[in-house]
Amino acid sequence: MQKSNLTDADDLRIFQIIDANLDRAREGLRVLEDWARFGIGENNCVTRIKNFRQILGKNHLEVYKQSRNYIEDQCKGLTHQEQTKRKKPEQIISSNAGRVQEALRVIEEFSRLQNNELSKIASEIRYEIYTLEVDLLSLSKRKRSQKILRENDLYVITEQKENLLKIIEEILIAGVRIIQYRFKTGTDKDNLQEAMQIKNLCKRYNSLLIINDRVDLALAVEADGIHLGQDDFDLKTARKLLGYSKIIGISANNEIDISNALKEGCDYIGVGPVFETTTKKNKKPIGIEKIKTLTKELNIPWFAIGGIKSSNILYLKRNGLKKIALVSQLMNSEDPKEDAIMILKDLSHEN
Ligand code: TZP
Ligand code: MG
Repeated sequence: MQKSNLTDADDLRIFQIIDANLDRAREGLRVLEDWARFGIGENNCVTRIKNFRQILGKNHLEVYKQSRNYIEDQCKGLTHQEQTKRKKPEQIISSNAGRVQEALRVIEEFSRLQNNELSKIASEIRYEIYTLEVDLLSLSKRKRSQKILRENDLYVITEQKENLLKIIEEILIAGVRIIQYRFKTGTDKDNLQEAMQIKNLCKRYNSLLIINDRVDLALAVEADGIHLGQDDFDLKTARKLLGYSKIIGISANNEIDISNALKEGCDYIGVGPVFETTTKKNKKPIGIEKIKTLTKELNIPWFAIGGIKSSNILYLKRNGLKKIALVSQLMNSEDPKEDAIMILKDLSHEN
């Protein structure tokens, strides 16, 4: 420690401030660490946070601890109204990251004169906490989307329709929680506007909106994810552009494409076409047996796709194809709500 220019009394007051803020920073870090560990199971974040706690622990010198009660703290037990309002884990993460950042800033300022090394450490960790906060919030959002993918067996893909918004709302009312916006024509301006309206609907019904092909559109409407085929942007590039908050789904129908998608960290796979389909006329069906082989060891959600209708869902289910994606069956339905309810019932565990 450098020699101090301050009087003894000043030193102890400053030591007391540093002591309180080292405790405050480590407590906040513990909250973040437990969310990383138990809330989202992100070991990499856990390790980063543990490391910060240990560095601060090592720098929590005895002289700081001994100054703990130098001046009686008149503000003990004071809480702010905002603290009681925090409900969602994301709010807890943000406020605790803020708490750590503030505590580190106080340490940085007050230790500069007599413990420059601690001041520098506090400044370095503070910058890293900004990144950590973004990472934790992004990963939390993605985990929520992954949970919806795991827990829902019906994935509905749109087609360009006059009354698309009405169809989507009916399907959402029926209980569908995963919608993919897919279009092949139209202006960017119109598609953006439509995507924005679909996003609002999905938000209202607590459902995922995944955008087909277009990373830019997914970003523009703050969609929950993107779906990419083998001729679209590769997963690594998409991830670089989208960050870690969005899910990325891949279409794959052979061992190599599936293995690459897994290596690159995709969140789900669409496998097919199972049967002939007019929606993708140039794609040859691969059939149930091939799909069974391809997906035998898959440990992420996967959806069978292509030519699936109400009439063949139970047959697919009996063969272990329990999660499905559909376009025409619901897009061309006379009563999309009723149809979606029936399909969800067929897919449910009761059958
Ligand atoms: N990818 C493989 S098959 C397919 C896509 C997008 C189309 C599925 O459409 P449908 O109408 O459900 O057969
Ligand atoms: Mg595509």
